[in-house]
Amino acid sequence: MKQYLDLCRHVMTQGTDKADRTNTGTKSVFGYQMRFDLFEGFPLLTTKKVYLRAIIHELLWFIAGDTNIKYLVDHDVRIWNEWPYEAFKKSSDYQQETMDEFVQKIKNDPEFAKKHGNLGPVYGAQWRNFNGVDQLMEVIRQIKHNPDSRRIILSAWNPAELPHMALPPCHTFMQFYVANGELSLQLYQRSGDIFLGIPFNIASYSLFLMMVAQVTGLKPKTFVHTIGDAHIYANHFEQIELQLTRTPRPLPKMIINPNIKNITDFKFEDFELVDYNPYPAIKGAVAV
Ligand code: UFP
Repeated sequence: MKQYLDLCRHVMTQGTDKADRTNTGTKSVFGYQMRFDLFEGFPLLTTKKVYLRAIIHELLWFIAGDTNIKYLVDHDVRIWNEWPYEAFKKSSDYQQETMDEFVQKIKNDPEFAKKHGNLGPVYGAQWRNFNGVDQLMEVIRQIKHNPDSRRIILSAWNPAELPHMALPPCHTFMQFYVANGELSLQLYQRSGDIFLGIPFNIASYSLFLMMVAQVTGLKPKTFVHTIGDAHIYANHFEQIELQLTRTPRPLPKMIINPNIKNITDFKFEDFELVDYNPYPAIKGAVAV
């Protein structure tokens, strides 16, 4: 993953010191693009261990059009818990429950989950019902029946609904492209945390490209990742420098159950990552 290390080096050396919403401070550049050719392997970082389990569950959850953390909590995926917990703390039902107690209630009490587990119309809602449009199914239909179209777009950025979302989408806009029986995908990500977020985002969208390619009978080709504000938080500089001392290893391979022909039929067990030999994980605090 030379592309990722090039991005890190570029932002560390060329980035502007910039204040941000979280008051952490960043080095930042505006407008950066990486390309990942999937026939070279699955682009999961090898210069630190990245856990794919949460990524797969989150993607299945988006595809299902789900916006309640219950599915994720049931599968021990924690990445979206912070926002509903903060909202719960402000509600009249709050009785000093800790985050762990809150998560247990979401798991065990369906009524509680319905009431306190929803994130508003985030990704899944927009993918499957953007003001009445099922964008995911529409994109698949176009790839199959109108592959030369230059309008194969899926947008998570719905300005009218932003105020109702737990947080505005970071990965905002995608476009598919078909040529020579191969499918490519470009993502426009408005904001990217290079140490913590970007490695997940690369893997997630590359996997999504592979899934859409399989159900449309095409070969997955290139994931093009375009980032708006590409930033490294000041409390990640050390971790990034450590990664820059590591030499990338061969990429792993992702094997997907070839029998799945509908995008909504994928299950967690349909994915297998092989030959992944990363350097050890590196810890870093999330800016919230
Ligand atoms: N962020 C990512 N990728 C994601 C995600 C969040 O990099 O998938 F959900 C980071 C980007 C930024 C912060 O550092 O989270 C969101 O803050 P803001 O809305 O101010 O851009």
